[in-house]
Amino acid sequence: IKHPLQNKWALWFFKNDKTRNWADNLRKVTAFDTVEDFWALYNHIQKASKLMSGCDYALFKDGIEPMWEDDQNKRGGRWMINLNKQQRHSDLDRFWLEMLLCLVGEAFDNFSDDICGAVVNIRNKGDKLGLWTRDSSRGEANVEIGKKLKERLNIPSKIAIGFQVHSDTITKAGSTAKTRYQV
Ligand code: M7G
Repeated sequence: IKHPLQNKWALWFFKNDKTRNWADNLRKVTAFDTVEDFWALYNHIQKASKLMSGCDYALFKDGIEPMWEDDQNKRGGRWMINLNKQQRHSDLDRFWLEMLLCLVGEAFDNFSDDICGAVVNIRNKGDKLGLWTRDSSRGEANVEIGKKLKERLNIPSKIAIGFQVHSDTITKAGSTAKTRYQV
């Protein structure tokens, strides 16, 4: 018998096709709820660093779509980790795997319910990792989640990471949305 996870998770893949709407380029790949099925999937798919620019992976609790519009995301926001071009080789794959392990392993113990999922964006201008939470007004929850993420990724304390509210991201261009929290 396989080892059950606390939650059922779904992997999504986004491939940029500019002739179609954003949401039409987003596909749910599969859902899983055991440790073994997580590793079978992880070992079967391309590493994030090997995807074409413009692609994303997202891992979300099954039932939550990896988009701002979902009921579980619309009041939420994300902890953002912006990588420079060199970090695609040195950090991207291990950061993304660690984020996946934080999700499926329920690393945010008291605040597990605040977690929606995570996204990796492969972009020539610099790859991005985002950890999406449910309610941007929950200060303590979001700050504790940010601290734990930073600790798990081993990001030096002198490097700050910021939390952006989706409703700000929607109205601002790209990564210029204001930072609500910082750790
Ligand atoms: P991105 O892929 O998050 O970052 O957003 P990028 O600028 O580095 O590529 C690019 C564009 O995709 C946004 O300006 C939106 O047009 C669209 N987009 C991204 N997200 C996450 C959403 C979403 O959740 N919902 C909708 N409707 N569009 C989105």
